[in-house]
Order: sequence, then structure tokens, then C-alpha cells
Amino acid sequence: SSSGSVVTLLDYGAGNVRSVRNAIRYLGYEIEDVRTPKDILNADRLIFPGVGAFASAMDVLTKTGMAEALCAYIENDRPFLGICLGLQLLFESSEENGPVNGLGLIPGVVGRFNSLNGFRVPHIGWNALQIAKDSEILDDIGDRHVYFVHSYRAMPSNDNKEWVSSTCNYGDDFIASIRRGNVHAVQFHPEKNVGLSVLRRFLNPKSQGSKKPTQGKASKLAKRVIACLDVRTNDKGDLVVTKGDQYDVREQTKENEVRNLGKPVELAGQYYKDGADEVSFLNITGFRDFPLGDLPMLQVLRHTSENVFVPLTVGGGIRDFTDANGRYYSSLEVASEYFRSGADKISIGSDAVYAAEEYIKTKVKTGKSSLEQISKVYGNQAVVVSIDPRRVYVQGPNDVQFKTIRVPKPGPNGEEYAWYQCTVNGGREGRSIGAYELAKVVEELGAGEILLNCIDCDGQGKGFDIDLIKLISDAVSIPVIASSGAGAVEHFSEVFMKTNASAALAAGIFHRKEVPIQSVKAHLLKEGIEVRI
Ligand code: 1PR
Repeated sequence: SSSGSVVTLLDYGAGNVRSVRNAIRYLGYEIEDVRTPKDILNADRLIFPGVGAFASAMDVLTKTGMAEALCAYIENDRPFLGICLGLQLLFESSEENGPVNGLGLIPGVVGRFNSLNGFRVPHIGWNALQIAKDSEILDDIGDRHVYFVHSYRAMPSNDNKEWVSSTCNYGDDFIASIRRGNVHAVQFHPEKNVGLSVLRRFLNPKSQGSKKPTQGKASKLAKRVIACLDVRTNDKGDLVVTKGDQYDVREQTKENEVRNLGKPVELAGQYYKDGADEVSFLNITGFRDFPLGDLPMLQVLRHTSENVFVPLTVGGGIRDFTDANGRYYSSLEVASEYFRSGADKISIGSDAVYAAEEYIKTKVKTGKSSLEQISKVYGNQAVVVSIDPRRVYVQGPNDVQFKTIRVPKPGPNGEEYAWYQCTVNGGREGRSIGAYELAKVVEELGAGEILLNCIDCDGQGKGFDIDLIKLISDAVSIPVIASSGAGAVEHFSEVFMKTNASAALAAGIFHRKEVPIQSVKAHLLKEGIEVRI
């Protein structure tokens, strides 16, 4: 094609490239999909968003003849932009389930991050770049945070230094982008927020004005502020954003209606504009209503992802399901549908509790749980486990088989200890497993992140449960999102200063417009906590 507004996209069908597609369309370009190796060779400019695991990507590329075409295209210095795994595949090999050979265009081995010294893996969130050489497409980034989500990375060396255009520090300095002539690749996600400027510059190198670095203060991985939308259909059948008090979402009126705080797509758009680092949708009745029958939720994701360029997480109802007609859907199909509709991550609640209980009982990883399956196909960075614990007071630490904490304020009967009991079905049923035990097990089974709620604190506005968040964030090496109880900006700085949480999530204060996201960020900055602005 010779049209200036067309871009060729290499999507080998392994995962979610909808957000890249949305970003390209948002910038006013049309997408032509690669179907044969010839389409690569004939492209005017090619974008290659790598998704899934390194080995399976290489497998598909080799079998289809695309690997050879890609190498020829790149060696001829044709306009190329690789994204994430699309950068890693250019290297000689990867340690991901390997060693596995890559395309071998750049010297170096892709290795896993060390989760030493508190650097949690996956590396998820907004981090800073150090520019190593002029690469043009990075010119608008300046001192701003860009979005990363990965567990593997390539390292700069003497052999590849002519390629490296920027690095990022996370424990050590890894390669954040490469550039040689017309060939570019980025480890971060240019389809998110300020990253869009990278896509724009790649797609239209000629129309660039003078270099004007954007103002910011990025120096390291930022703490994230997440807006959460609990979504369900109300009694009229409309999908609404609701919000509970300790998980009770019904108004205390005669009609007892579902509390309605707004429309999901609108609110998500508003929070993006307000500076939310991520938006989460929780389909809170997913445990009883099958989400693929609940098409409005998929609609919400599709519409939101067209205009909201921060990561979207969706949870609720991710499990195996047989519908009224006897048709069986695997949890993987449910998750795939969510990813296809624009989710960057999915979140599993109840089903992760069952999987953890089973694993503790049998000590066997079957690989069959929703958690294991989705994590294997999409990578653990795409799988969040949402925990809904409730505090249970006991007299002493030996009264239960679960990890207890000494409580700062004694319980109703003077109890000095408590454990955090996991629940399923939206807090309706307590299970025989603690949040601490669950967190450790789901990390082993493939969770890439933990969304840590607390039923006692939910909707109370009295602050996060610091004891719980400390307990869990010290127990695992994956990122932990603190949730439930935010009522003031100080609650956010408290949770980041007193615990190792990587992100803090809130719902009620944002929905009720009590505290805008900008104020939370301004406060955190003032307290010396790095955030994305
Ligand atoms: O079990 O896989 O179907 O997932 C169900 C999901 O829905 C879980 O992530 C579970 O946490 C969520 N959920 C189920 N019922 C409710 C409810 O409220 N009745 N909401 C619910 C969870 C907690 C947070 C809330 C924070 C912050 N809500 O999402 O946003 O507590 O609130 P705040 O800032 O107002 O205090 P599955």
C-alpha cells in the first residue's frame, strides 16, 4: 500500500493487541493486518506488538515464514516498531522457559528480573527513561513516566550499545528502547498515555515540530493510584457503577435498590482525564451471572478502551461455566473474551480461592485452574488475584491454623489477635483459608499481582487496613494493590509509607467526588512519594 494513513500490523493471534489497535486508530491511521510473509515485505511501516510467551511467539513466526520476512525487512532498514515482546524477539535468545532462540538481530540474551531488594516482579507500572542517544520517536517523552509490564528484559552491553536508545532502572539498568536507522523497538507500552507520542512520531516522522521535551519529574517506578468501578445491573436491568458499605451495595431505603453512582464508560473516561494510573472494573455479580451472557460488560470494555489509554483490568465471573443450553465455556475463553474486548489484565476472585484450597490440600499443581491456565497463555503479568478478606478476632495466635497479627485495637471481646479470612461470592461465604496463605499460594500458581480488598474497611472512609496490607505485601514478591477504606488524601500517603504496596485503589471517594485523583497525586508528591503526573 502507498497510502500515508495506512499502517501494517503484525498480530500473530497470541493475545491482546486491541489496545495497540485502538491507539493507532485514535491517531487517525488505518490498520492492515499481516496475513502472509509477503505482507511484511510490502509494508510501508510495520508495527509488531509482541504478546504472550517468547517461545510460542517464535514458534508461530518460524512456522509461518514470518521470522525470515521480518529479518529481511529489518535488515533492509524498513520502518519498524516492535513493542514489548516485539523488542525482546529481536535478540539472540531468551531465558523465558528456555533458552529459546530469537530472531538474532541484536546481540544479547533476554533474562528475568531478579526480585531482590524489594524490586517486585513483574515490573508493572509507570517508570522513567534514561535517554542514551537521539531516537526521535522518544522526543516528546522528556521527563515523563511510561508504562511497563513485563518480567523479562534485555540488558545493555558493549555488543549491543550501538542499538540502545534508552534504558530504564529497575534494580538494574535494562534496555527500554532500541533504534538503528528506521528500526525502533520499545520495551514499554507506547499505546498508553504519553507513549502515544512515540506512536505518533513513528507513524509520521516528517510532521514533527521542534523538539520540546515535556515537563515531568520521573526518576523511578511510580506508586500507582487506581480508580475502581464496581459494576452490576440494577433492578431495571441497566449496567451501573455501584459501591457498597462492607460489600452491601443496596440503599438503606424501603425499595432497597442497588446504589447507582453513574455510568461505567463515562466514569472511566473521567478518571482517565483526572490522572488515574489504571482503571479496574469489577463485575460484582459475576459469581452468579455468566459474564459472556452479560454482554454489556464487554461493550463497556470496548467503548472504554477506545478512549482510555491507561491499563484496564476487569474481574468477576472468571471460571468454567456451562450455560442453560449445555454449552461449556472454559475460564480461558471467558478471559480471552475480556482481553479481546480491551482488558489489559483480568482479575480472579472466588475461583482463585478454590484453586488455592485445592493446591494446599493436594500439593499438586494440576495446571487446570483458571489462574494457571490464563497465566500460562497470557503471562502472569496479565493475571490479578482479587482477595476479599474479613478480619476474624481470636484470643491467641495458636487458636487458628492461619497466620495471625497482633491487633492494635482489641476485638469486641478483648481479643488481641486476628486473622484475615478469605471469602468467595462477593463476601457472602467465608472459607477455610487466610489471606496470607492464599497470597503465597496464588503467587506460586501464576498470579502476577494481588488486589487486596478488606471487607471491614470497604466504603468506611477510615483508611486502609495497614496491618493487612503490610502482612500481605511482605509475604509475596509480586506487586500488591492496597484497596478498601480510602477517605482522604492522607490515607494514600500512609499506605505507601507504612507498607510495601505498589498501588492504592479507591472507589467511593472518587465516585462521590469527595477527593479528585489530582489531589491525591498532589498530596503524594508533596510527601515525597513518586507518582505519575
Ligand atoms: O469472585 O471472581 O467473580 O470476582 C468478583 C469480584 O467482585 C471480586 O474482585 C470482588 O472483590 C468483587 N466484589 C464482589 N462483590 C462485591 C461487593 O462490593 N458487593 N466488590 C465486590 C469489591 C471492593 C473493591 C472496592 C474497594 C474500594 N469491592 O473493589 O472498590 O473496597 O472501595 P472504597 O474505596 O469505596 O472503600 P469473582
